[in-house]
Amino acid sequence: RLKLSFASRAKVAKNPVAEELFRIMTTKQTTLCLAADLTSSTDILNLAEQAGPHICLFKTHIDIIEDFHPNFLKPLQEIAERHNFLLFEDRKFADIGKTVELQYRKGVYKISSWAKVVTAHSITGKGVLDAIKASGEGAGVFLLAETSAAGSLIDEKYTKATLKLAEQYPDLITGIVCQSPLFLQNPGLLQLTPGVQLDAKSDGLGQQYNTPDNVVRDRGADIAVVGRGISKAKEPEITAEKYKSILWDAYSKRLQE
Ligand code: UP6
Repeated sequence: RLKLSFASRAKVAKNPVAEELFRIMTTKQTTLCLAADLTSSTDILNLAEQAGPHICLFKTHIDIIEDFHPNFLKPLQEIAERHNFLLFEDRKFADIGKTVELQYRKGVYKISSWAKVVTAHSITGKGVLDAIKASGEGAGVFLLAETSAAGSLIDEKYTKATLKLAEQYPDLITGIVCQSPLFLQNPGLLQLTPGVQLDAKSDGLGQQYNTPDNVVRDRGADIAVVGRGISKAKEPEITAEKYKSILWDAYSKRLQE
């Protein structure tokens, strides 16, 4: 996987969202996922507009927005379409299947109606994935096999079992959220790695950061998630472009190494 181009991997992806992502990444030359962890809808829209040209994924935690109104989603979708990136809700579903189905489709956020891809924990087993799949919206799932949090309870056994679960849902799974190159034999899946920043090693609340070059060349990341490294920067647009080009250079080097 690590030595193959995204263009060639698009051809072997089984999940339609993964295929689309590989194509966007190739066209825009970006592997940057922006974590838009802001609490004002106007700030989120402004950030999407500024970073839009430089990202492949725009990752939200929709439930932290303080002035959320469903009308917010329309301009966000318009920006996503115009700048050619996908909307990604980092919901980390982790309940029984029936509850996940409700959390995914109902409530104020109606995540299934706008998010192209979501995250899920494997802790409760296959019910979570069955529920998302049954909604039939053609979405993708990033399954969490490792975390960037210090002191996480996830162990090797859990990580391995998570990868096995992912294998059972090839048409649904877009990729794996992890910190190391766990799966090498399946080039159709994407490795998504959070905990990426140039200027900090941690955040005082257990987040652990690595540099963009390190996560791509040593830790196997295909897509890197950057949040505060960009959103709290003085000039988010310029900073997003900077992360994009460092990440793309690292990917290009990885292909040649
Ligand atoms: N995230 C992690 N680590 C994980 C999984 N997800 O940090 O293992 C998510 C967080 C946050 C983003 O929920 O939205 O990635 C990281 O943001 P940051 O770059 O500002 O730390």
